[in-house]
Amino acid sequence: MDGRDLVRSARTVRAVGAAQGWLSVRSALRRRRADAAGLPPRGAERARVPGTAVGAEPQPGGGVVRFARSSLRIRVTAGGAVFCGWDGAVPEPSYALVGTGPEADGRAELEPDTEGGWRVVSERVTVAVSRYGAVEIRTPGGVVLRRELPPRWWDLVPEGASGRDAVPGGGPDEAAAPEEGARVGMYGESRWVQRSEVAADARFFGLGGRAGGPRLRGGTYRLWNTDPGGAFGPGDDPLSLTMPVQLVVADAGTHLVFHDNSWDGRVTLHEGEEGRGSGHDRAGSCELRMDGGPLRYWVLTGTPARVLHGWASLTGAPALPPRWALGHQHARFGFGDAAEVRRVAAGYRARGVPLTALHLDIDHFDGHRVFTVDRTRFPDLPGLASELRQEGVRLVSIVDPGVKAEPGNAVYESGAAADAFVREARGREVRGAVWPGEAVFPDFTDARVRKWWGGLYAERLAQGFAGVWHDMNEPSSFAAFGDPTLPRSARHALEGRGGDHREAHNVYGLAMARAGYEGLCELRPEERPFLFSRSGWAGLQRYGGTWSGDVASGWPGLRASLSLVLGLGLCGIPYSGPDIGGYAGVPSGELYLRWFQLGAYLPLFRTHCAHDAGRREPWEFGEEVLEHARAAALERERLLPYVYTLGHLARLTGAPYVRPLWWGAPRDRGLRDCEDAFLLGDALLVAPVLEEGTRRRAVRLPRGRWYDTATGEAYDGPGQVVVEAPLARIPVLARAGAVLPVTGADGGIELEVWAPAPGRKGGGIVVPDSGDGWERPCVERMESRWEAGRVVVSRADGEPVEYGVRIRGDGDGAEL
Ligand code: NBV
Repeated sequence: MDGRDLVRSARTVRAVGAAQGWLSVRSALRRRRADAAGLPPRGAERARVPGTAVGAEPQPGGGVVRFARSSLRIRVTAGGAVFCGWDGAVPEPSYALVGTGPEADGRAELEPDTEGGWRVVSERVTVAVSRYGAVEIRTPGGVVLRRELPPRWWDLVPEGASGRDAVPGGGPDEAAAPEEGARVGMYGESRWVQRSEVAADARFFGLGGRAGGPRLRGGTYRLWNTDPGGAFGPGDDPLSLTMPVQLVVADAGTHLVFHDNSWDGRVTLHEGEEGRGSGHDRAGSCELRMDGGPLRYWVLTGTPARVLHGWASLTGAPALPPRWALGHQHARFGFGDAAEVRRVAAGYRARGVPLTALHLDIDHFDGHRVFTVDRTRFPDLPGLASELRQEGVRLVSIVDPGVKAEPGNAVYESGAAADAFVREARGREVRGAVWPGEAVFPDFTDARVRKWWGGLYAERLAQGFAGVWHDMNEPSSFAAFGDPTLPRSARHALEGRGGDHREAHNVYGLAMARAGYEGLCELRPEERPFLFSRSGWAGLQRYGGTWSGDVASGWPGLRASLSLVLGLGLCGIPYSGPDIGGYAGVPSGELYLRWFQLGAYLPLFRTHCAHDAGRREPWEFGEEVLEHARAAALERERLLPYVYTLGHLARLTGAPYVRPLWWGAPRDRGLRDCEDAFLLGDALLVAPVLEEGTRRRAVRLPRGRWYDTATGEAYDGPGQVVVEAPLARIPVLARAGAVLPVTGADGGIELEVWAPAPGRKGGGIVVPDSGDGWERPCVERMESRWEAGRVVVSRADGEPVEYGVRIRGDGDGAEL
């Protein structure tokens, strides 16, 4: 047990209480025993590198380059994405990709170069392979964006092989090339490492949800979804949602790399250094070490918008939340009973603070058993739900994967009858410990089990819930020591291929989200599901969003929540948000308010906390906080048509609602390093207050004119300005020329237009509300410009503008 384990287990015992304490000891012991019996001993290993190129076979979009001891498949797709698969790895099967992967670019061909290597030249990217297996990804102009050095594997030496062949952890030997089709290493246990170099000025982002970002500093980041076991801060890593997705931004261009491999791994990043005039730059580098699984990856290049679009085409369009899920929501662990839920809803109403949903945590279950209700405290949940619904408040339910293992628990019995639970290698059900006590875990990597689980959401719908919130699905199982999850040796169906938890762990939450999403689609086909999940992996956005998890209350936790939302958006998961006020610990009124003000500009706008962390209703912090929080929530309501439009744009283009300042200007190095502000869509720049006592702050502006939306003052970027940030609000700046849909006085859409800078034009998109079903949205493109001394707004398609228009900034009236 290392120091981190000790801290985690102490936190676990504190969080779960003594009653669960002994269960967590038993579950940890069981896990250790299961792995001792069920995992193959590591044994002797043989190191291998590709060796020299010996030939190649062209195929559509690229081909296969053969090396003495491996092979590399390259495929450039019609959209310009590059696939590289070593040792026979192909894009499928994959938990991340949609469909069968994109089509090859028929015009891209594999051709020999003059130095014994090969290359594929396409319109958008060039892939060059050296004779020793280094791969360069170059722009069409020939600039190298990334150089992958030849990989190295450590293959297990099959039992009975001659001792001479075995080189435990040693240097590469003359091992034979793995056979094509045999996919050695593809789902197997060869460890591997790959080093890459990027430009000296490159910055790294992504790797899923990281609390210490959004810019990922040099250091090692683990790829293993982990319940931090208590509240976390910026220094805690990994958290619940990791993924092998890196977004690298440099002067030479932006690229995204995705290693399609769900095994445990570690990414070590080194930011480069520029030679300060000496001309000797130190390249940035990245090293990926995986404990097993295929060495296959995708690279997407272009502007950030293009790259994210390509990523969404590869892994699926983000689900569009229903409109109400873009409003202010309130959750609490420990609501108590139906009367308290009513009291909280009434409190919001009485104080004029908008509220669209209340979230019920595990305490509304009967003894923490998933898919049950404590009828003493919630005697008529459907009645409560419909009563609240009439006031415009929906109920959202937590759903945990751990099922209490006890006879008489209907969910356990039906799951056991369906053989739905994960088993140890020796055949017994894996028994862990979670909130209801001893628990078993559905194997969501089995289509049959997903179907069974999805059907259980009928009970939630019958109780009147409008959406679900998946928790504890790293999967988390309390452990007094060691890794708080299932045994690595636990068996999983893995869509019929069979395998163990080493491969299934990171996709467990993703597969659970699929089960829930598909179940809800089938049970209530007329409505889009609302689902968000603590854990997940590449592709989670197809089913829903995520949230910060148990971020610690404190100013560092506030900063961490912004880092998580920005980083996840760059990995393709646009819908997320923090527990406003922090999950554990009691925030000061000022901290709560600053968190609330930030949350009002994030996709998931939700107050939430632990049962012992005070309250998060805005009136609990005094009159002044209430007044300013109300203003923030009302502003969110006013911006709802814009936020809803951003949801549609995320679905159509993969662009996250919340973007780093460098989104449209990745070459601006100052913006690349700016982590305390963000763009909400194209139109707004939000500069939250992240430090105690701040009443004015510096804001770095991208190029162009920006208006302080509170004072109307215009600033010209690029550059840095100091703006007022009184307790009443956080600074929000609007881009000159922006046209954004907001809620007008009559409740319908009104266009807010920020005057373009003189001689300039602007525009924006409007997607009017088309209900919570599946209707095809209509996308209206608006343009703004100066004409004869007035700001004029028109539709790009020539149709008349049907909304009221309000010009702000320098304009003096509108002409339609
Ligand atoms: O279900 C209780 C909590 C929940 O409130 C929180 O949002 C999750 O992140 N859950 C974790 C279980 C662990 C609480 C210590």
